Amino acid sequence: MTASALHAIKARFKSVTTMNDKPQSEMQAQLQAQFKAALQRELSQSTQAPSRETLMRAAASACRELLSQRWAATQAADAQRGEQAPVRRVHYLSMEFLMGRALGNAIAALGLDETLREAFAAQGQALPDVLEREHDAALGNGGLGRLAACFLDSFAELGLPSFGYGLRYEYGMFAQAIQDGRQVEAPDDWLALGNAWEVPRPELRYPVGFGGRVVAEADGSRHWQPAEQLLAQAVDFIVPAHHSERVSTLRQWQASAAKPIDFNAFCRGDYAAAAQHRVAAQAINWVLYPDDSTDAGRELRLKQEALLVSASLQDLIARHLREFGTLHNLGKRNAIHLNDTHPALAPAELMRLLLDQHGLQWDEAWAITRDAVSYTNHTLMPEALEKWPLQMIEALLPRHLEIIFEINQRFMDELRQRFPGDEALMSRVSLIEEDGGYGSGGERRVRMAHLAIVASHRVNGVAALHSELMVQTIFADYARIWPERFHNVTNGVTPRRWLQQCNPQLAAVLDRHIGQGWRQDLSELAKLKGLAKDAAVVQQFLGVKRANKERLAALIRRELGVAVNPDSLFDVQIKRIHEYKRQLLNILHVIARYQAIVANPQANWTPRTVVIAGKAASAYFMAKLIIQLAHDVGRVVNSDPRVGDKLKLVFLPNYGVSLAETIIPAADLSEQISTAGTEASGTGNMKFAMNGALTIGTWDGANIEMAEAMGVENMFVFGLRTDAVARIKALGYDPRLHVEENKQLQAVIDAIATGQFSAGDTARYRPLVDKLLGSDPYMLMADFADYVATQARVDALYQDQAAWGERAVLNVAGMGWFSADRTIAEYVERVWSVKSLG
Ligand code: 26V
Repeated sequence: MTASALHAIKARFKSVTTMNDKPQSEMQAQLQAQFKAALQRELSQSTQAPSRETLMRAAASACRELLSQRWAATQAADAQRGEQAPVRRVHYLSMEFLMGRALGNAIAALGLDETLREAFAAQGQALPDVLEREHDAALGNGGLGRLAACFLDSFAELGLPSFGYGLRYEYGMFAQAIQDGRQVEAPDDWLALGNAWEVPRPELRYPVGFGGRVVAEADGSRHWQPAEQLLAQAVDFIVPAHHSERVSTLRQWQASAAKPIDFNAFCRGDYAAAAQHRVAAQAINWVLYPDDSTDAGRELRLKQEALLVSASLQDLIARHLREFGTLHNLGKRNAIHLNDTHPALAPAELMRLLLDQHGLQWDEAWAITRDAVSYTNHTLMPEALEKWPLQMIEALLPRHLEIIFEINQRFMDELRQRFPGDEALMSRVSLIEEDGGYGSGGERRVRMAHLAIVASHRVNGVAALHSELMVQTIFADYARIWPERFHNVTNGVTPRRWLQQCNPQLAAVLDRHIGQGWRQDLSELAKLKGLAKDAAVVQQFLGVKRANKERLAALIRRELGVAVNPDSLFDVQIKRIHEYKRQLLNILHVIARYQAIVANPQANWTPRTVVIAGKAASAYFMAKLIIQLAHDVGRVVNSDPRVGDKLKLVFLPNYGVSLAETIIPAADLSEQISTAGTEASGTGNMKFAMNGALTIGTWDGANIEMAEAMGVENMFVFGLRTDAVARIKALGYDPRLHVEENKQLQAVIDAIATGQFSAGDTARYRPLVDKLLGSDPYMLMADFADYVATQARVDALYQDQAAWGERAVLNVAGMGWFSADRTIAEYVERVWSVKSLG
């Protein structure tokens, strides 16, 4: 995908919209008027000065009013696209949208930052302080959810006719607090003060059933009679473009009971019984499950997935019928995209709707489904691939199970023809796992990834290496059956939020030297290449970084009471806590450095501040232990007078989008140190590099493409590569050999094992130490020596600030490819265009 192809795609979409830009002065006047009216509503009769919360809510509802005019115009334009439109309307189904705050983005998109700054100033408040009062919409776990949010921004920006579809969780990702160095979880009550952005759509509601049975009609057709009926109601969230008046939609479903209260129970005085079914319906919207939660609630999770899928597809069909009056062209006019397997019931539900409710025949319904559906895989971890117990699906969704069986039967028949006698292949690729082996309790399960692949015309991974490994490992059989189905689309992030808004000072420097076009076409960053040796430009980069570091240092002091030196190297690792991401390797390096400083305090140390942030899934014991170790090590290191500001380790609690927006612009060094072959892509890596941090990273995920884009000499690459990882594992990996031959590593492990960071408690970290010395599945021991040596190279370069600054400029210059706009343009070309259907 070249930059000119991207332009062509933008131009093509824009030509189908008929909106005229209003003069900016008119917009300003409108915002002022709406803001005044909203503020009056918020304040009611009160004569007190409005609080920051009040100002934030009033501003949000004013922006919402302005944007809803654009929203209506966008919808009207899209509805008139007709038969010949070059792109299909995209329906992006995702259980997660990690939107973060919306007000700053909205005013940037409307170009009304200054108008609002003045309006707040008139009330005695500063813009950033008011923006900070907005609660993050944290409806996602991590990378997958934030990617979906970046995509919505690009949908709007590129003018792509589209809907994001999700669930309106009442409590998002849990709030993380730290008590005695340990993570404690609390509900994230993000709607407590209301949400001015939501547009409830009471007229858009669809029935969703669960349980019951399937009845056969005399004509041979089959119908589902659910035992329980719910209603899913739409609540819309508007996402503005920044360089046009397009607005895209995130439609989130809210479940409620279809029936009123049980009147008999009510009259008996049994209020709990009278409302039981209402509570059960609402429970669907209570929480976002952490992706790897293993405990009960799985049934509720399945209901969530089914509700998302059913309501979204009914909405799609209703719209399609309104626009075209027939279902025969549904697959040619609509793309249904599965963000991982979570919405993988979609093909089964679409088949059910087409067959049972609209009377289509199997073959046509299946052709439509295959044309419409596509699937992105986001992880190779086998334990993260969803499999639902057959019994659970049968109990909740009996008709869907029948359809899944039928899909499987036909698929198996096709295979029998193409690969006669290959029973092993058939059992490997079957949608049904007959015996899940260890841990499955011998029950039969539906493999959701297989359903997603069989029902899709396109399947993609999220970075080049990941897409390669995907077809070599977990989906190798499928790649043999349908090689043309598998593609790569490397992730990207929106430069509006992750550069323009989070780093306004760097944005201003870029504007000065390369113009403002990078906001719309990130490949313009390449113009910086020729400026990397310009001392003035480098100085400006370093100056901006220094200012951002001061801001972060102030936050660290406020949150943790730890004073860190803004002139030290800020070394940052922020992401979900997972063993494969190897936060533990980072901590081992901190311990090694601590020991070396204590042994030789006079050496020429490059002062470092190591920042870690991230949440551990509540049931993930090892991840929680890693958080605790970070705190224990931090406490010892930070209070040791021999160390001073040569080394600090801080853990910032409650990581989320907004915290990332403050931390990333302040980072000198970005830690992307997953075991090669485990991180599908990473997107934080892109955000850091775009903001002028250098990366220390393994040859994994999108790190590889970033290194290639910016020049591998501009990244600190270390560690085993995927081929070596596989070779060593095949030969029999023994982590102890690495420990035995490395005195430094021995001392580090000993310090943890003997309780040096846990007040003599040798039991606390035994599970971690045992795992490192036992199987060490993520090969920390094998990569330790190279990691530490590479950190020494980092130190050396940092001492030469001019050389470091030059590299920082080159990192930014190389990031033009990693815009979500480019990613979406590629999806359009390869996955969502009419052309991709062949
Ligand atoms: C879940 C689990 C659960 C069990 C333990 C191992 C494991 C590993 C990963 C996951 C997350 C699966 C989905 C996900 O969030 N993937 C992330 O998607 C991002 C966007 O494509 C990508 O940048 C990240 O590399 C990928 O981890």
